[in-house]
Amino acid sequence: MTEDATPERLLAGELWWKAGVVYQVYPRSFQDTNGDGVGDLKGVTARLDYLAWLGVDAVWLSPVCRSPMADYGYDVSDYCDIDPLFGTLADFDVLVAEAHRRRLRVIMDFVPNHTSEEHPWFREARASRDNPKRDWYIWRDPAPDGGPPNNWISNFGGPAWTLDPATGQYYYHAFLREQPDLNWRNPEVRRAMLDVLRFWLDRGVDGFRVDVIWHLMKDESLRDNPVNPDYRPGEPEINSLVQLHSADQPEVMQVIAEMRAVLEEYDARVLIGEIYLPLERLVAYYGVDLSGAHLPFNFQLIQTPWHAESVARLIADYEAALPAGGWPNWVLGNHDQPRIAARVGDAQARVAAVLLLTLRGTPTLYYGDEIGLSRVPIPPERLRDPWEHNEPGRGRDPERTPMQWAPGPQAGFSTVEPWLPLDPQAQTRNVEVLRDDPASILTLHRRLIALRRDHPALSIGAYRAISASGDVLVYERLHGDEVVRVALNFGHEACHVPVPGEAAWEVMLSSAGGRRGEGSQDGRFALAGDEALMLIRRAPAANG
Ligand code: TEU
Ligand code: CA
Repeated sequence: MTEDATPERLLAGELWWKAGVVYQVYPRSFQDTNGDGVGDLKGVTARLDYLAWLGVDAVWLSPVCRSPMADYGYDVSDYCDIDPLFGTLADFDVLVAEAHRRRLRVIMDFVPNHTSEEHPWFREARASRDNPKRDWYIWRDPAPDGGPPNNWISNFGGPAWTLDPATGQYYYHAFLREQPDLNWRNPEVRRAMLDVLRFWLDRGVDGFRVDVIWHLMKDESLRDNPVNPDYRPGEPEINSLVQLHSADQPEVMQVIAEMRAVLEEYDARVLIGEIYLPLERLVAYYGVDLSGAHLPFNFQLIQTPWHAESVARLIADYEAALPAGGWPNWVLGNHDQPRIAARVGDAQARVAAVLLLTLRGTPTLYYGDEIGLSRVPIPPERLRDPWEHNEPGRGRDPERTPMQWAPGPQAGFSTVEPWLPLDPQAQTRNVEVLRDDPASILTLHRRLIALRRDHPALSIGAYRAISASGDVLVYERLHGDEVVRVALNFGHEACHVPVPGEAAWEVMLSSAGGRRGEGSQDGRFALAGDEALMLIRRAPAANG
């Protein structure tokens, strides 16, 4: 990163995804415009002004392609069409054009590991053993006892193999039986899927978030996975085996490099990979000489205990593990994980927002977190996620509920009862009520995003660890003369943050609102329980 790079210049250029903030929309739950209780593309378009107001730079849409919705769009039956529930290709084109008019980029979800069982490719594949598409999926004869070919388990619990009685073989599915895995060792599959990328790139999308990218290649001889000695009952069943042979195979790097090469045929597009792996494996997905994903999603904050010292260690480990030139990124939540407020509580959710938006690297913000949505209770009869049916308690519905826009019926999301219930606090926890409240969590997010845009130290600056002791984590972001010191109180007790004496520091932002411009007293700043502070060092007057 050159010294004269400004966030504005970066955002307009090839590397916009370094300085930018990504916002994830779960389209079913953003805005319904046709009164069926399910969000749609016209709804996303209708809310682009809100996203521009919030200040984010890119919108990642969870899947909107044609799908029978067994896994709510992560089971695609046509990669080159929009599901009628969400609208049409024409609606999509309008969304992209309207987003671009507002300088918002659009990132699509690409689901290459598996199709829907209703995809024409799979219908053909299962028609007969000698169908030309048979090898597009992963078929094996039964084991000698008639059971599945190996011991692999579905990520949603239960066996990962389903017998097709008509042809007498099993097919492999890392997720639902309705989601057969594609055979990425087949060159025709690769060609067809890379053409899908071109289809959307030609329509103007600015990049892809690639679903379960570390799963694409499996062990060629499909060896059994070893038993996980650390498995504790109560964890998802998938954890009972170590996923040694079913994912994260060396050959996947070549596939990712091929995807990346397709993006390189176009200007300024981004490749984001969804990867749940430990740090040392995760960073391999930047690829040899950075030929892999631009941003292998970093979910470590979701998996690390919420304590100052563990987060400090995580940041240090991640920074140290990054390959030279690899750009970091951070995620607090998504449509698969309990929301941040549900994990750490309402007060700490504000501290988390400051952390996410002041760390070095591209932040991804999950829709609804900016209004403080937490775990929304779902009555048993309204549970929708298929994972919940297989493994009760694992369901992801509580983090997929409708966005709340305004007081009144359905919180402005729809005119009818939505597909998932609203938060009981929807009348007060909504955009209209929070947007003008200077102390709201929404105002906090908007200010943090604006500060990132205004201060190169925050968007592209270096990171320097200062301290982590007790409940307080302190670090700095630096660029040129600019130094921003961030102090996060992970606990409920008030304390003080010292600042080096030789310069004048003042408060840039407090997560509690107010305090802007406040100076230090006796070389330190008071820090309340559950408060996060951003302090800026006033540069000595420039000479000339
Ligand atoms: O998720 C992949 C995935 O592995 C997670 O569901 C994972 O099991 C869990 O969150 C780890 O803690 C992706 C999509 O994001 C998810 O919505 C889909 O259901 C899944 O792939 C299948 O496409
Ligand atoms: Ca709708």
